[in-house]
Amino acid sequence: MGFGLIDFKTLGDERGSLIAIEEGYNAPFDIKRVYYIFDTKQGVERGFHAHINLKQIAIAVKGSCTFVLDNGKTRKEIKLINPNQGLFIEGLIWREMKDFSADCVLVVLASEHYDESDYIRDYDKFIEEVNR
Ligand code: T46
Repeated sequence: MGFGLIDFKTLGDERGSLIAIEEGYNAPFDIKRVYYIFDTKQGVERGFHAHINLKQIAIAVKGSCTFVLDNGKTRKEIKLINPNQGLFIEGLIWREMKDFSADCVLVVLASEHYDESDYIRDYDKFIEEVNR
């Protein structure tokens, strides 16, 4: 359970850069879903939930944004600013996202299909689950 940054190798030549993410190689789970968040309006904050089972990797492939990550005891902020870094999150971690740059495109790789029943959207319930 937890979170951490994964450094992806940038492959490139005189034409530009390319990063490949492959399950079992530089992604520690089978990727069942990909979604992306873009055009986030100025000042908007997103997230405000935890997941029960989901594993994810979030990558700011363009622009930047900040994740606030809370394990029920401590909170940490991680700014994503580089397309060669992915934020891996698994287990009971409350997440909030803020400070999206106007050009931010946040790509998220997920270990499961979309399932609203995997979300904990109430902070008090999240704390209860952490202490269970
Ligand atoms: C997360 C953070 C980083 C779907 O229908 N399918 C999907 O795969 C997703 C991700 C969302 N939705 C629907 C559910 C809502 O009606 O799209 C709407 C916006 O989703 P939500 O308010 O959950 O978005 P965020 O930005 O608060 O959270 C998202 C992910 O949902 C979440 O898993 O960890 O990004």
